Amino acid sequence: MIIVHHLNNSRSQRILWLLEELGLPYEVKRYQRDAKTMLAPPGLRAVHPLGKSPVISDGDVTLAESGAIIEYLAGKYGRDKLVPAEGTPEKLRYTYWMHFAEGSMMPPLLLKLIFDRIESGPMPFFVKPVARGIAQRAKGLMVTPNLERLLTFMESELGTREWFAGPVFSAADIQMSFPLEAAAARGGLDEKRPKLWAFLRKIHARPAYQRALEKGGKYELLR
Ligand SMILES: N[C@@H](CCC(=O)N[C@@H](CS)C(=O)NCC(=O)O)C(=O)O
Repeated sequence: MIIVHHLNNSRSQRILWLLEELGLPYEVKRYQRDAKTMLAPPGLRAVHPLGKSPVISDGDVTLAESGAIIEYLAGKYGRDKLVPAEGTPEKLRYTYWMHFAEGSMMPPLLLKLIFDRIESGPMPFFVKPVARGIAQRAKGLMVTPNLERLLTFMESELGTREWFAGPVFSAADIQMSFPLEAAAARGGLDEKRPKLWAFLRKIHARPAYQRALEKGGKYELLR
């Protein structure tokens, strides 16, 4: 039995969604973020030394890192369904977006989250103007322009095909869902980018996505 160690409001939501798309039986073990720090509880470190989510257990295998988990599950249990054929342009794009999600898109979104919190969070009054100035400067010089470029790039990519890898929905779309949902929550993605916006609407309407939400519990991304 596949066990998904699922942290609320987190990347592990997409593993539940993948498993629903593949129609596989699985068990969800839930972990709750600390309400103040938003960090994962120490119990997750007993499953994997890094203590992050997602992690899955499948027999003797314990695997972390969402891209690796998606490739493992889609490869082992769903090859025909959610992975493009080897040697095709679709497969190359599949690999590209599978890495892009965590490698290119998540780092600036995380920086945005941190700098937003520095800007608005409580701190001694004499430090506040300095901290705020640094946060605004870092965002203005680097984070926001970078996010804008990334969003514009993705919007243009979805202008040439329906899904990230090609005309058919694939596991790369599942991997891309989290950065796009995070971008909609805090990264400047809105209906002014109609292709990306439509992508979000389409994935949210999928029955498997809805079932995964029921399994995982409340899903609200950090702002
Ligand atoms: N690149 C990793 C990132 C894992 C990660 O940072 N997970 C977050 C949840 S979205 C987490 O566990 N955060 C809680 C913490 O860092 O304590 C992946 O894609 O699995």
